[in-house]
Amino acid sequence: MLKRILLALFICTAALPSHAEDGSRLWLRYDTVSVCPQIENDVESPTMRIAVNELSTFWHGGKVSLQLMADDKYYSLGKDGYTITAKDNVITLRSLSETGLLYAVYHLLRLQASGKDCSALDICEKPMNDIRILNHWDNPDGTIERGYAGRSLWKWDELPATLSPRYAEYARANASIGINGTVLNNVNASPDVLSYDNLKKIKALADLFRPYGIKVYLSVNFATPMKLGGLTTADPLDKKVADWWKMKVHEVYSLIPDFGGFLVKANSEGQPGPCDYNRTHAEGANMLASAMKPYGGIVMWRAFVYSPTDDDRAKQAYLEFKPLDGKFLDNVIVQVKNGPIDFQPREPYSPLFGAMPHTRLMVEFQVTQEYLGHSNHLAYLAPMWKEFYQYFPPSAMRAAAGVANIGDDTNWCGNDLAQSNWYAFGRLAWNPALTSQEIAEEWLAQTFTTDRRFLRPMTEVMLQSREAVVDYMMPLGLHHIFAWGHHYGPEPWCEIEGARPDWLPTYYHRADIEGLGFDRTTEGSDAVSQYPDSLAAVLNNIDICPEEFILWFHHVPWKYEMKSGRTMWDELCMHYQHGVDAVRSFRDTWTAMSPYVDAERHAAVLHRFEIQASDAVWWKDACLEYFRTFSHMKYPKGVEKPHFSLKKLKKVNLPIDNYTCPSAEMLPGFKK
Ligand code: BDP
Repeated sequence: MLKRILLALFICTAALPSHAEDGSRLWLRYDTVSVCPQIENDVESPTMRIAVNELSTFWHGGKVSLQLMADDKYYSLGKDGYTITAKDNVITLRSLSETGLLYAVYHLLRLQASGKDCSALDICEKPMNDIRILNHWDNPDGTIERGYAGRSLWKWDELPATLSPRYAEYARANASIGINGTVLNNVNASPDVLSYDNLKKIKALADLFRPYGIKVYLSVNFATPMKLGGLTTADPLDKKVADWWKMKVHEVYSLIPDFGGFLVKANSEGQPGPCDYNRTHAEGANMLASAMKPYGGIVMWRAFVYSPTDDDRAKQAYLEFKPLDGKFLDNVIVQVKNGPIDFQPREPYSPLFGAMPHTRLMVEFQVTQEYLGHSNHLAYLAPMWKEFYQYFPPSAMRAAAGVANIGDDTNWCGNDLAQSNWYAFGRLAWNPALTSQEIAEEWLAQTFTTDRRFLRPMTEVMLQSREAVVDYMMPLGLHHIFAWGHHYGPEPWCEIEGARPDWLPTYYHRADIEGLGFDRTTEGSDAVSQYPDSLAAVLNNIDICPEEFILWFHHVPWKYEMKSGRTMWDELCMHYQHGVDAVRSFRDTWTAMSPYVDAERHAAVLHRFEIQASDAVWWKDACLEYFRTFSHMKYPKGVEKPHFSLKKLKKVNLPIDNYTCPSAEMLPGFKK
C-alpha cells in the first residue's frame, strides 16, 4: 500500500501576491482559497507538487483525490488522458500518468472558474493529438519573426544561470490547455542553436518545463554541420554529415534525455536543404530521423516550399511532396500549413492532406496574426481552424502545431483578446470537436467575467471577428494582397522591380478589365485537380464553387451574377462594407462592456478596436478604389464612399519593424 500524503495544509500557507488586471494572468485568474481543501495524493514528485499546489491554492470545493491508475481503461486513455468523477462529496481524478492528473486538475479549475456546477461530474478525456506543440519563431538576438507582442520571452544572455519567473508561468499556461511541446526557436534557424553553450541554455528551459509535461524541441538549420561543424558539405548522404548529426544528437540527449526532436525548414525561402545536393526532402529528413531514432526523438519536416518559377505557388508543396509519400521514416512527421499558400485570412485546405496516406502528417496553424492585423485586430481563429478540420478530419493526424503569438509583453500577446488564440489553439489541439463558441465562452468567462451580460455579446463578437477580417481584407477568396514587407496593410497595386513575382499581390489577384481572381481550374493552373475528384469537380465549376473561394479558383467577370443576384463587383463591395460595419459594431459592443471589465484592460482593448476600425476603412478604400480602376463600376447602394483617394492611399508607407505595429494615427488623415 502506498503511503497517503496529505500535502494540502502544508502548502496552503503560501499566500499568492495579488495582481493588477494587466493581462499577465491570462485565463488563469483563479481566486485563492481562504480555507484549504483536503487533497489526497499518493505520489511525491515535481509534477504532483504542482498539481496539489494548484488545488490547495485555488480549489474552493470539497475533498479531491488524485489517483494514478494502471489498468486497461487508463491504458486506453493513453498517458495524457484522465477521468474526473464526483461521488459522495469527493472528486476523484484518475490517470495513467502524473501529467494526466495535472491536466485533470486544470480541467477542474477551468470548470470552477467558468462558473460550472462541479457537484456531479463524470468526465473522461483523451486528447485527439499526441503532439500539441507551439512553434516559436524567436531569434537568438531576442527578436521574433512575425511577433507582435514585444521581444522574445527567452532571455538567452541570462540563461542558463537566470530563469525568468515567466518561464514557469508560460509552462503553467500551456499545461492548463494541454499543450505538451514547444519549439523554442525560429524555423529560419541559426546554426548556433546547436552549439554546446546554447544547448546548456535549452537544457535549463527543458528542466523547468518537464514537470508541466512539456517537451522541448528545436528548429535546426540543415547546413549546421558546415557552419558549426566545419564540414565542407551538408549532403545528407555523405557519411561524415550523418556522423556529425549522430554526434550532435547524442550531445543533445546527454543533456536533455527527453528532448522532443527537430523542426526543419529546408529548401524554402533561401534556407539550405537536401535539394542543394540533388537529394530529396525524404533523404534529408530520414538522415536526421535515423540519428534521432535511438533516443525516441522525432523530425518535423516542413512542407512549406515554393519556387519563383512555378506557374502557381499553390501547387508547389503538393508537387514536391506527394511523390515522396511512403518514403519517410516513421519518426518523421511532415508538417504542412493548413492552406496551400501561406496563412492567409482564408484559404482552402492544403491538398497535401489526404494525398499522402503512407506518411505521417501534421497541421501547422499560425496563432500569431501575421496576415490578420497583427495584434491590433481581433480575429478569433478557432472558426478558421475548425474550417480546416471540416475538410480534413482531425482523426487522420496525431499532431498539431501553432506558430506562437507570445512575446515578453506584460499581457503576453500584445492584445488581451489575442490570448484567446493561444488558448483556442491548445483546446482544439486537445479536442478538435469542441465548438468555437464553447471555447470562446470558457475563455471569456475565465479571462474576464462569468456575467452573462458580458459573455453573450462578447462571444458573438469573437465568433464573427475572423469573418469580419476576411471581409474587409480579402473576401470571396482573394489572397496575399498585402503591402510589401509587412503583411499588415493593403497594397494590391504593389509592383517592385526585380521582386519575385510570387511575392507580389498582382500575381494573386490577377485583376484586369475582364474580372478578378486566379484561374486555378482545369483551364487555368489546374490546382483544382490536386483535390479529391468529388471536391475538384465542385471547385472547378464557377456556378457551384463555394463563393468564399470563388476568386481563389476562378477569374470571375466583374458582372458575373452571384448567388445573391448581385454582380461580382457589387458583392465584393458589400463584403468590404460588411467588414467595416462589423468592426465598428465590435468596438461599440466593447465600449458598452466597461461595467464588466477592469478599466486597464478595457482601455487597452478599446484602443486596439479603434485601430482596427480605421484599418478596416483603409483596407476597403484601398482595395475597392484600386479594383475599380479595372471594373469601372460604381459603388452599390449601402457602400460608403471612399474616405481617401487611391493617390493618397498609395503614398501610405508604414514604418514597420518587428516590434512596433502601425497605429491609425500613422495613416495620413485617418481619424475616426
Ligand atoms: C511566412 C512568413 C515568413 C516565415 C515563413 C515560414 O512571412 O516570415 O519564415 O512563412 O513559414 O508566412 O517559413
